[in-house]
Amino acid sequence: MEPTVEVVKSDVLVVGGGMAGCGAAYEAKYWGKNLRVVLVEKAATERSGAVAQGLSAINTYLGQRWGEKTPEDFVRYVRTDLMGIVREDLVYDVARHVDSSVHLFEEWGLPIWKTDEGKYVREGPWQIMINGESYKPIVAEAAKTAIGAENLYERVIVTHLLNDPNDPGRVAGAVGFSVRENKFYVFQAKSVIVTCGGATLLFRPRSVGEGLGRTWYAIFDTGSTFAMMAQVGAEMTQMENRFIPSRFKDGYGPVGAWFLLLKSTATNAYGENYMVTQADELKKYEPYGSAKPTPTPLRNHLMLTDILAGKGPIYMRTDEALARLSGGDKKKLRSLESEAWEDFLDMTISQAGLWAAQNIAPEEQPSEITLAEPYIMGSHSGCAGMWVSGPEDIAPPEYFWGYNRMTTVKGLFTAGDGVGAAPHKFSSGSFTEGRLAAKAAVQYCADHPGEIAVDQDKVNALQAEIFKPFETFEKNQGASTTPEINPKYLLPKAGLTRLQKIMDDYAAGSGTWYRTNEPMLTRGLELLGALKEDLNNAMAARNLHELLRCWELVHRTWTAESHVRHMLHRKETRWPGYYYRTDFPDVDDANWRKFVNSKFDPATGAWEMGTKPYLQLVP
Ligand code: SFD
Ligand code: AMP
Repeated sequence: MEPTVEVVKSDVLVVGGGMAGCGAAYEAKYWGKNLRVVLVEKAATERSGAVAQGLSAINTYLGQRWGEKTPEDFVRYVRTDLMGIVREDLVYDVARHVDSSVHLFEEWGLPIWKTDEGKYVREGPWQIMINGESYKPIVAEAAKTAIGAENLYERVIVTHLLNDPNDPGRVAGAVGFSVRENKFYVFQAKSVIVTCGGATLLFRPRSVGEGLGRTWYAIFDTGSTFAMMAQVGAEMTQMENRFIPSRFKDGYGPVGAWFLLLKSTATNAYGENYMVTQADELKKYEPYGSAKPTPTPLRNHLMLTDILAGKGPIYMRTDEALARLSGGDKKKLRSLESEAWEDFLDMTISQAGLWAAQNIAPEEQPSEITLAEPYIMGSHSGCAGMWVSGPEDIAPPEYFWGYNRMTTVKGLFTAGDGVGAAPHKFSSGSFTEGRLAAKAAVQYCADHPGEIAVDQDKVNALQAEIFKPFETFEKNQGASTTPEINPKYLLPKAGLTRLQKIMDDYAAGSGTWYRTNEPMLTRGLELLGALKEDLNNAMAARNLHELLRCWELVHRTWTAESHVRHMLHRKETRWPGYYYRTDFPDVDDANWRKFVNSKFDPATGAWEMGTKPYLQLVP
């Protein structure tokens, strides 16, 4: 049956209601009181995205009102952590505004830990502690209240962006479908902010079988941000970068609270602290090796060196940390122990479940940690994403083209995981960057008041393409006795497994301990090409849920392709511990301290690769 079609006209369209999307919706309505701001989210905004389960810390807070840190300090920290290459204008811009977002969260009801003097309790130099189980509902409510419930479209996945037929270099809206009803949506807008998060499960995860789907980052973040914007010709940057988090094994519980707040150490199975015993490895990577704190990739590198030397498992010494901090005081120990459980219950419930299932009492025995599969994202300790304009007051001309956080497609903005070369935003910085993008998007609407056109033939073609997997299933379902296996089609789960195997085998997944080279990447690209062809011709779906999974898979595959193309282009190992080019094993500052950028040409289907200069703005 043909889906019904709903056309939604707006001024500012926000796609993806996570941290950045909620920040964008809130701020767009603040500056554009008379504008129609529409937010589209594929799940329920109250519990969607990376913060769905809550968080126990806000990782970016400078404490400028107490004179704790300056935006310049932050730029220096972030630059070093990502081994010397970041867009300092973008990082600085987040830093100077991020505290105000945290103050809003508190005003809206988020409980933040306080010291006796009323300051926020620090987890580490940049991080503060929260009771954050309800972080996302609090933030979502603010966004929803700002734009009005009638402008929030939930359970609608956006699959493609639309160009303006009169100016193909300008965005005109987006299309998608309801995951609850047989309905196709056409969103028309003068400016579009895409904030669909990063990309998970491109690589074979460490979780298998009954644990499949357990990842560290949000499984809802499927690369839509990168794929949809690349497809309309927006330039990308640093897509070769990824984040490999060290995490509590199998439950993916974060380690920050243990290392920073509880001052724990991690050791190998023989009790050696790899940060000490493997410290010589850091000398290969000067000047980054001697930086304090040791950059995240290099911390990984030291752990990996121990694992490859056969000294695993690696353990977080929770028992020693709690004993040391409590100093023999039983009451103190009990309170620390409950903080440890709450840390996971507030943001990675599965890790608490795993502790219970494996009879682990963190005060009595250590827990295994390991390195996870790669995640492509721009908001945590990774910097993949889109190449965007910086703010007019601090961006040099090379980094500025009119509107803050606008991509190279006119009227198309992004924030959070979507912005490349600007890492360490985390939840608070992503929300802040959404606000920054929205302010500029509102200005864009004011500067371009004319009606926006949409190419109806293109829309009709997209509608047919989006729903084709239903037809493919209907037509071919008799060709085998079980629907999961069929010579004529590919269900999304089978396609996802194939993508993950390609990426794990050839693109430096955890299966090769993050190693690859040019021939491996080239072969991976060939296999990705064949996968894309099959997805085009033979993707099948039995219901709306599978149709959603089909389009998530397409977005993941495009993101994977751009990751591989970028890795091929960067002929060095910039982030040891994230991935190694075995044919170019060193950090090569002389030739590669610059950004790798790419652009897909929608007219020809060709990818253009190149570089852009890294400019130091903060001494
Ligand atoms: O411990 C579509 N993060 C942490 N940040 C912190 O500040 N403190 C922490 O403690 C953090 N840690 C942490 C974090 C994340 C996770 C998963 C864990 C632990 C377990 C990072 C932040 O959460 C992250 O930086 C931001 O949330 C990024 O914001 P944003 O907006 O870029 O992504 P999102 O919030 O995931 O939202 C994306 C939204 O888009 C929707 N979506 N909607 C429509 N159509 C499509 N095609 C769509 N595709 C996606 C999603 O549903 C989602 O709502 S710790 O590890 O350091
Ligand atoms: P994580 O729990 O690993 O996501 O980290 C939370 C925050 O703590 C992030 O800002 C990390 O960069 C930081 N962090 C985690 N581990 C360390 C460490 N060993 N040294 C310095 N910073 C860390």
